[in-house]
Amino acid sequence: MQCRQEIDKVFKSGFIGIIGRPNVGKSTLFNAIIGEKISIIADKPQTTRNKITGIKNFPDAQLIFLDTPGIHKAKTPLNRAMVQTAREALTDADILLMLTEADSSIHPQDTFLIETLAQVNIPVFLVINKIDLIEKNLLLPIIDKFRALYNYREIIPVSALKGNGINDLLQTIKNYLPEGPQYFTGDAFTDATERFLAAEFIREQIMLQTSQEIPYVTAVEIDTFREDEEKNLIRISATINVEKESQKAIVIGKKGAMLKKIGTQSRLQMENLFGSRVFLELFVRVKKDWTSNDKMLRELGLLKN
Ligand SMILES: Nc1nc2c(ncn2[C@@H]2O[C@H](COP(=O)(O)OP(=O)(O)O)[C@@H](O)[C@H]2O)c(=O)[nH]1
Ligand SMILES: [Mg+2]
Repeated sequence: MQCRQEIDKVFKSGFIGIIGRPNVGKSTLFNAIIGEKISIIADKPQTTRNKITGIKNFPDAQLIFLDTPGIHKAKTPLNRAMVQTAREALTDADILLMLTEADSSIHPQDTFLIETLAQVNIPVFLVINKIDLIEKNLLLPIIDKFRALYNYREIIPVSALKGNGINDLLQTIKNYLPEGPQYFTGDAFTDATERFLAAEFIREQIMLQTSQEIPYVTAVEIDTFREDEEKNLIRISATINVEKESQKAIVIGKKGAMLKKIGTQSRLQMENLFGSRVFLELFVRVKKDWTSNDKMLRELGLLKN
């Protein structure tokens, strides 16, 4: 009887890195697991730039997920910094989820990632996402192809968008986690600050509302973030950095229409997550060639050393 109670007391915890090439649905899966929208999503590569932590609590376990930028062959300094961030997850994690999407042929960037995984000695699961887009009978051949390339400990098909397979995935992760402490107490679901999340929501709207190069040359800085608890209001002012005057004109739009749209939509996201009213003020500034300048990347928190 006593022995049984001892077993019940075992608490498991650990860090789970979500890696994969751009656009396979890493952030969508991350948000589906955490149950809150904290990682921004767009139908464009390189949406996620920083490593974002999401905490999933169970009575007997704490799963800490790390959403990362996509791992790919990077050419520009900004992209190299993002890939470096993603690679850190390879060493920080207890389990890695390599996310891919259900597709009949293996993408070259998946092959590249698998080569990177050769040096990893923690359990790697293959998570095949977007199964809502394919016929069921196409799944097995996909699984076989991946199995031939790497010794995945588990292969789990999911649809992050529809929520299929997520519970299976969580249960399997729990089985593999080591005994460990509750790293985060209370009901926090992320260690990201509200400031950071506010900047991310603004960047998400830029990704969604603008096209061509604009999403890749914008960085958002929060200048002030003031909470007025009495009024249940947060006052935020933020600056959107771009590289050229012509890009600034696009972000502002005709009579400020684009900037207004970006502001309204991102404010709604903030109000939803923060549970308070938000007063948002946006500015646009030209910071020449910031994506290729290490000093500016550091200033914007996108490069660490
Ligand atoms: N059909 C479908 N689309 C998905 C699914 N998961 C993600 N997506 C879409 O794929 C795109 C990229 O998603 P995102 O999470 O930003 O990918 P990331 O770059 O890997 O983080 C978005 O348009 C998502 O809506 C899924 O399970 N099914
Ligand atoms: Mg992402």
